Amino acid sequence: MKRDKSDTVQRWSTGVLARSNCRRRASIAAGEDARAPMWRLFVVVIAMVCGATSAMAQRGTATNTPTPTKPAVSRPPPPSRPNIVFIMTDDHASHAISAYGSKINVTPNIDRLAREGMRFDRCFVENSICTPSRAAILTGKYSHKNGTPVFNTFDGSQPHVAKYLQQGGYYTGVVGKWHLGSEPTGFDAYTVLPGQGLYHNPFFLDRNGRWRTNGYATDVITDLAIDFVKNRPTDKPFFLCLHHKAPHRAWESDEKHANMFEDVDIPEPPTLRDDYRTRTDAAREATMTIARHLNNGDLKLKPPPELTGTNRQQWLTNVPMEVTIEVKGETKTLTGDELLRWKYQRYIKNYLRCVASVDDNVGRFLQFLDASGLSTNTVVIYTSDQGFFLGDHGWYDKRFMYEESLKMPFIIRWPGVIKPGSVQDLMALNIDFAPTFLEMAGLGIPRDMQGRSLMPLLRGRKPFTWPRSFYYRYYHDPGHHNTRAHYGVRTETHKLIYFWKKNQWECYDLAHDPFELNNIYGNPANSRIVDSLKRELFRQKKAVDDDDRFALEQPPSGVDGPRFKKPGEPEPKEEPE
Ligand SMILES: [Ca+2]
Repeated sequence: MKRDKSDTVQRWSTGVLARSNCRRRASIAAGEDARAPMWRLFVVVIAMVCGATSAMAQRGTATNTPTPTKPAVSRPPPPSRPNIVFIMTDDHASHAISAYGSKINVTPNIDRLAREGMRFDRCFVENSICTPSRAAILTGKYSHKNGTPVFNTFDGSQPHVAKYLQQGGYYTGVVGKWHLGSEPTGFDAYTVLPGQGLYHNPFFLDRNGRWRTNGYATDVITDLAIDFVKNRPTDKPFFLCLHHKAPHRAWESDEKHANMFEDVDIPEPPTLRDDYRTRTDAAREATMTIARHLNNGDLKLKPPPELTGTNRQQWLTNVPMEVTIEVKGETKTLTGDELLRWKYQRYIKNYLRCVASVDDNVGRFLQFLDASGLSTNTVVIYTSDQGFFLGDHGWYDKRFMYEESLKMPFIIRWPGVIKPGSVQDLMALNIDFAPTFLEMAGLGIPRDMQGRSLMPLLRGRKPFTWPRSFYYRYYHDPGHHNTRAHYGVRTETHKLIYFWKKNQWECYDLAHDPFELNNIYGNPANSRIVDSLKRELFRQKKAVDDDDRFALEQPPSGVDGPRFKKPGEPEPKEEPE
């Protein structure tokens, strides 16, 4: 990880920097020039005086007293409000995007957005898992506030960004992956996949019920997005959530990309053989390794033809610990490290084939906007619901607070507002998206939203007092992949993680150990920084009003079981995955 000037700022300010409204106001007053030393001193002093209390006041959550929500429309809308297209994929890590310096693939169309807009290098998820991240993005609130900490059904009766935009005069729609269990609210039109959805010939749900179409999900979802724009009322701006299923497991490519990368070796990540030597128990206990947990189905191995029904299904979920392949006409049985190398190549190539289709379709949608004359007044965002381990630390999947899973790609183009080709190194969170969209639309930001608008950053400002650390919490334990529950804080230079059910800690010096291989917790030489990070962690936990309400008891899972359906409609016969 590169160090920059803001890392230096963090070194002398760890423990006092907050996501506080007071600081935002102070930064605006200061002219928002992060490189003016006198202003820096002045603003930090002001921030230290009013930081914590105003952070609580902004969130209105330091006590259990509900804070009234401001009306969504608090000022007259600007004369020409932009359309907003929010493209979100599922599990697309930023290190599989060439604009982020990927060493394993190229994504020319997503790169185009970065070239014409702004790339955020420090955008993070507050709970690195699909459904909770989606709920946080919609509501602008942490999981403990929006009631969706795991794969439980989202309560669609609560306010969220689509409702506010709809009430504020936007035509709103969502197409593709939804994965929140309940029927979408706040959208004038929706066509969504049930549950995880299928890659090939997917089912969809809309107001009229359930239907199926032929085609590949990424292509079909893009077609639906184009139809939404074509059929919209033209007397109002639109807000479109274009949500792809790809490149989520089970990484099924389309025919066009089926043979992509066939004759090349994809570079392995440097931590593929991480032995977790300095860590606590959690990393060793997680069941998401390339070596020991990818199954026959994940690896696209063909079941013996004589197997049918449940026997075939069982075979697909078995984990092969030796594989016989054919090389230049000769058979060879792979085990040990040879097998790990082979499994990594199978896994990453299928993942990247799904990404290639996403990139093609991003390009197709951008071309449609160009041809329709909509590009100039349409904000286009590309993101993913979280990051993903691409063999990093020996893993696939996400959930952990480690960097590859924690970082989200976030690229945004807004002609005339965002300077083309700009790069943002200040921190953003997924809960910041909703207030950003509201400010773009000229709407007020409800007081109970915990995120903050990114508009100052989009306008090229560098507020001194912008938050330089954030709070994270993952709950799903026991859950898939046996990932242990944890919460923590990440600053610009360090990360502290607490596995609360195990009472175990990890701490990483990100500036000197960017791959997080050396847990420095427990070393007396690091006691000062650890103590400082602990203070920051518990200060932030309190500031966001996390009272441990889901710490020991989670709501029942609901989004991968029965999906929402119309009264009287039968359950689908075919399960998505
Ligand atoms: Ca996801």
